Amino acid sequence: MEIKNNIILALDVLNMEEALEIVENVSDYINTIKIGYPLVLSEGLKSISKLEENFNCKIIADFKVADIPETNEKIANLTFEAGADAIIVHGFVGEDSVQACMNSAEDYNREIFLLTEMSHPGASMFIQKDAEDIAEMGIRMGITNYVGPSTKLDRLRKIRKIVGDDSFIISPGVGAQGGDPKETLNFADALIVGRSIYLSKDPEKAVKDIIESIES
Ligand code: OMP
Repeated sequence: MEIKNNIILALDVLNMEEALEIVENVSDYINTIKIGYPLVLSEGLKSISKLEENFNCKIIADFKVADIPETNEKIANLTFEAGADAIIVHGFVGEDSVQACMNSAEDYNREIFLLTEMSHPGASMFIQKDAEDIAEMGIRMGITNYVGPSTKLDRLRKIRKIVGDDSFIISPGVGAQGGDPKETLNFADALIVGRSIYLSKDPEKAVKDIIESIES
């Protein structure tokens, strides 16, 4: 996935009008948007096509899919039918559930991102201890796209080591959760940034500031 300026906008706002306005402000700098439950539960799956009609952008659907294989497949099929270019899938549910999403992605010629470890403090309670095994499972399965935390660079480094330099890692937690853009890009290929951009009074400047800090 070709991600402009290595920044993915996490568009976790609750209405389409606001969403379109924010993207309008940053569209010179950003070509990849991640939407998830906040926007889709507010405005429906049509949020995907609405964004694609208005902007020349790729959409990553962050549904953190984590169910039995049969249900995962339905979720992935509906997401790709709606026009998403990629879907984020939890790894802790195991190989068969992840495989169901991979099969769907193959049918629709789209991509999946495997979520290894999460960025919030609570992730250290359960998922952290399995994150390396999840990444290893991903490699065994032939997955090339991963999500790993910018808030714990030692953990991100470990995940990079497991998935190798040929894999593509996108990393949330930059800005509002404390992750540093430039340092994160030592181990990740692209940053996922939400509140630092969409809550800013000037989203365009917020994006330019991140780009500047990466280049400094
Ligand atoms: P901000 O913290 O506002 O920049 O948003 C981060 C975005 O990344 C949100 O959409 C989260 O749901 C998402 N995210 C995490 O913050 N941590 C994770 O471990 C995984 C994700 C994700 O899968 O995108």
